[in-house]
Amino acid sequence: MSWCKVRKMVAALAAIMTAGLIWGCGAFQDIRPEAEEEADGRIYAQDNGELIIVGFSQIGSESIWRTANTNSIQRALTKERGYFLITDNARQKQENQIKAIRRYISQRVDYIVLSPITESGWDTVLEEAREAGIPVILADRSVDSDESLYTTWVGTNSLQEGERAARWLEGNLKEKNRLYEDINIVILQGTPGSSAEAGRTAGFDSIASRYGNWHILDRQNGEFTTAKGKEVMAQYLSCYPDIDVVVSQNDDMTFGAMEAIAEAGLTTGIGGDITIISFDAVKEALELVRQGKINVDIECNPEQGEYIHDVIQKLEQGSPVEKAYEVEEMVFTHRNVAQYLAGRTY
Ligand code: GZL
Repeated sequence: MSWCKVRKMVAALAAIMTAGLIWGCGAFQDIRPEAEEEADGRIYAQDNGELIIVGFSQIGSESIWRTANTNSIQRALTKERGYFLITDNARQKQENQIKAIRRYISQRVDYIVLSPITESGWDTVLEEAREAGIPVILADRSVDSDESLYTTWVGTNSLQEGERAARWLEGNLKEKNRLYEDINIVILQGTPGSSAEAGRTAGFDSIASRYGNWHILDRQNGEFTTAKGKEVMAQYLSCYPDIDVVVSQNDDMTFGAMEAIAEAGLTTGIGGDITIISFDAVKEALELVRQGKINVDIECNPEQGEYIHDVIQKLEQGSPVEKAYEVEEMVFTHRNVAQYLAGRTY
């Protein structure tokens, strides 16, 4: 086993012990409707109005993006618009999401919104929701279950995001007349088995595989968090003396990676030692793009609440809905970012 792997295992053990302490204290609070659960198990709004009860199973609060996604859905499904929204924070555990969905089924909510942490493992609980006659709307990430088990999916095209990252690198190397030079790349991956990680990885690899001179030295799970991103990047820096490009599958990991790179006495971005390709395009990262410290940020738009509201309204009216709704996304570099920063909502 390589020295790098041994180091990684020891570090991972320490991270798991630390993570257990940190995540145990939890994140945002569940939002309980101002309603009671009646004897028949249904939740009724105190004013007994015809409110739409929505049970939302959110992955956690691992990133700025995730918090923006939660906020978007909570801003859209308000009581003023006729909703009671119950938000459950799964703290990165699929088992917690499955428990929440079963709780929503027993409470006989009107709709379930699920952001699935990984693609697999949902068939049984989605079948239970279908048997209970409760429509399931997937938000953000997708599942590998049969599409008859959910009503629709609102999210982003992670495969295209990965392709866009590789296309940018292709163009950037061409501009520098380095397209056919040896390029050493390390990748910080998001949650293994999530559609976000799978899509970004497949999209980037589909183009990178055409270049024998693009050497992907390593790809490890950075858990979509700053702490883990920093830890993995520090390992990369200790293992690989000549890294040219970091592909970091979300901005939170990028922030950690940049800390590790700075602590190693290296620089990032335009004219820097290491090129940074990031994903999400949260405001804090776009400021670093404007400063030239992140070379490119591939947007993944968390503003999905209004799409979900529109879908529920259509379903309430008995109107047909699409099987999938993709939200608009951009690619930000120092050439275009300034005009978008001021109006950024997340
Ligand atoms: C992407 C989303 C990812 C973001 C991360 O669709 O699932 O999860 O890229 C977030 O920031 O943690």
